[in-house]
Amino acid sequence: MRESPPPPTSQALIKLTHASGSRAQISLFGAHVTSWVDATGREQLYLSRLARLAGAGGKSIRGGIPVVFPQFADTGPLPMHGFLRTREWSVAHSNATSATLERRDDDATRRLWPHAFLAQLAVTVGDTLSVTLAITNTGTTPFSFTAALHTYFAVDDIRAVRVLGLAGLTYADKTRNFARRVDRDEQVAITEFTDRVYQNAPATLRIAHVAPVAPSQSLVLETSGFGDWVVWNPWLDAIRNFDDMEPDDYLRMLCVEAACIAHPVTLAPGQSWTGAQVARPIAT
Ligand code: TA6
Repeated sequence: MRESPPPPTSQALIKLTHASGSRAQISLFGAHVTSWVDATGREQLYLSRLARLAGAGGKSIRGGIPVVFPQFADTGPLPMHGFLRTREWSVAHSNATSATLERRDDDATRRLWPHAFLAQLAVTVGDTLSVTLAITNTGTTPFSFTAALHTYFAVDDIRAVRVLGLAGLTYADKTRNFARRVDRDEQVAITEFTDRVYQNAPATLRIAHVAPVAPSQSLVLETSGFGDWVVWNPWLDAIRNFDDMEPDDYLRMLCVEAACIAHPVTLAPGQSWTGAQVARPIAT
């Protein structure tokens, strides 16, 4: 049953700032990181100019880091990417450089997914951006879930971007009816509508910019607790399906998503799981 989430009640944003100049913003709606500016002043996350901030109409915010739980994409009966990204969270604690937001089950979520849980998202900004999703089973019966940090990275020009670390891996190609293919390339280039799930993948990837864009900057992604990666770019074909993206936005974004899809996580009552991602800008 697909139920529309309650209307957002807050436009509240949490602003984190580090002495290095690195800073981040998090919306209480969806515990959604909407911006991360690194110490060099570069905005590292794509946020659509058409994004419905604070979830107008119950939609998730287009860009930043949507929190996906308890279902990745439409792999089950729940709303697309689950329901946490379209609900209000609260602040458990925060200081200048970090914040922890939390969200528990309620009548509406239990009608969709009959389990009790505590979700916590911890965000810390410094030389890196660290994001950790923690899920605890606060109920009396086990539950299983899939999850992801659905990160939209900002790129200067998608045609000059390469993803390193996926060579030789098998992926499910959603654009070709989930056909299983192998990436032989040391560096994955995005040249068409791309929607791939790399299963049992390495914990670390690198997003590099190559010529003709100044190859001055790469982003290293170090993760734990996930196991899969999703690489998505709608390209000029599929972007028309998204009324909250501008037609040429595909040139400026790339989703590289730390995910646990292939092996859903099962938690017994009282058990917890954490999935963490640290994004680190490096000079190349
Ligand atoms: O993670 C890739 C994906 O599942 C794509 O298939 C596309 O649907 C994208 O997520 C965006 O989904 P959304 O529900 O946020 O529009």
